[in-house]
Amino acid sequence: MNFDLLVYNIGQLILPRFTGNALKGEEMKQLAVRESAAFGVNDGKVAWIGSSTEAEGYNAKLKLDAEGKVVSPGLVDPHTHLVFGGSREHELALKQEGVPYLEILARGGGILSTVEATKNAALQDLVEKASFHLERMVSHGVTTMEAKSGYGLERETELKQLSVIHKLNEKYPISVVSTFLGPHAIPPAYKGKENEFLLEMLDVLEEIKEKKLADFADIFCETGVFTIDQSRVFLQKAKEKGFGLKIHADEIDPLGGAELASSLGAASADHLVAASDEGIRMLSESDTVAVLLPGTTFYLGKDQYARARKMIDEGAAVALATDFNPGSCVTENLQFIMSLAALKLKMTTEEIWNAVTVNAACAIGRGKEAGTLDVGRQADFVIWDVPNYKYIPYHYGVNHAKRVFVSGEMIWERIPFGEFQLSGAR
Ligand code: IZC
Ligand code: ZN
Repeated sequence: MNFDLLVYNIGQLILPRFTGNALKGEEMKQLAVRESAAFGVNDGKVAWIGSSTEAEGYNAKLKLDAEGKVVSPGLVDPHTHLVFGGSREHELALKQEGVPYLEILARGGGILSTVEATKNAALQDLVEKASFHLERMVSHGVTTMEAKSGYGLERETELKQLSVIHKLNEKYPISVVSTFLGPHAIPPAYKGKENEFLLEMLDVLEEIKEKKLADFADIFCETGVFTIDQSRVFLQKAKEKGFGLKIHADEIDPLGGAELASSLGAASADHLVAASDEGIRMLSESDTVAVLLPGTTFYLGKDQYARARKMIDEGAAVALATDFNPGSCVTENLQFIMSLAALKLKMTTEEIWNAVTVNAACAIGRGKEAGTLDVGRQADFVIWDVPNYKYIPYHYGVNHAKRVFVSGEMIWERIPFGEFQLSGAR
């Protein structure tokens, strides 16, 4: 056989299974790990998977020695607020004083301060700023991600954010799945007129549909933000317009977001820290993916994390994401989230790998394209500088990625110590 690229001497090749839907409950415990493996790539797609010994007899334009390390599909980050102006480091002191997240928002800070900064930023500046964060995500092994609007709360800025996401897809070979989160906070001028605001956001959604600027619609259903009834009406209308549904559900208070997501057939219900027993039961009986964001719980300094064990044990599909945003989770590092999932959510290493690959892809409607390596699939993969797949959640807070590939092309590589060149430096 002849390949464009042949990757051989892979210590462990991680092969999450895609069955047409996200893996649920017990299925999440299964993770195929092939030892001494190799695979070939042609035209950007996986053409063959086998043993490293077999690979010795095959030819390729480029042969890459994985040096006995771990190779996995590119990670998928299914919940990020990637595009925003400004930053909120000044809120750290408020957090230390014990001012709650929703209180900062109620004082006109939080999301609303990022809205101001995003309104004032030029499109090109937002592209550059988002690129900085996106490249950092890629350097940590992510090859498919989701990104939300929601720092405009009015037509022009929401469309500007979605245009940034569109431009990122043109600029980079990775996929950025786009979500409209117009109802992310109540603009001060609409206090008491939330329904009017939601109608305006639905008009914007109509325009987004015509311009094909988003695949999903999302809403922040939370005390002091949007009620469960308002969320139901908004999501129902978005569904009628043909959008996939997501919901910021039960992050702080158990409002019934998990129940709503499952009953509407949402692609995902996200956060779920306070999800009720009934909400978890309904999720496990539906195809809605529970996207858990333990980095946010950690950053908000909470003791109670989402009940991942109960969710998986009852048969729900769980995925993990960073929730990267300038307020409640300021990290691009999905590997750190994997460690939190092990330590705080008590997920097994196999469940964690499925949660950042196949299930994360399903949560953003990309199960057929991303999250697994299989013959015929796009060759998006990561070579990890670790001795085995259990090592990543264990050794926390650092970057274990060595090389990141999309469609069989290397898009990022860690520079070996001492090999950098500063052109023009004296
Ligand atoms: O900017 O605070 N939770 N939305 C809902 C966020 C966090 C993002 C932010
Ligand atoms: Zn979020």
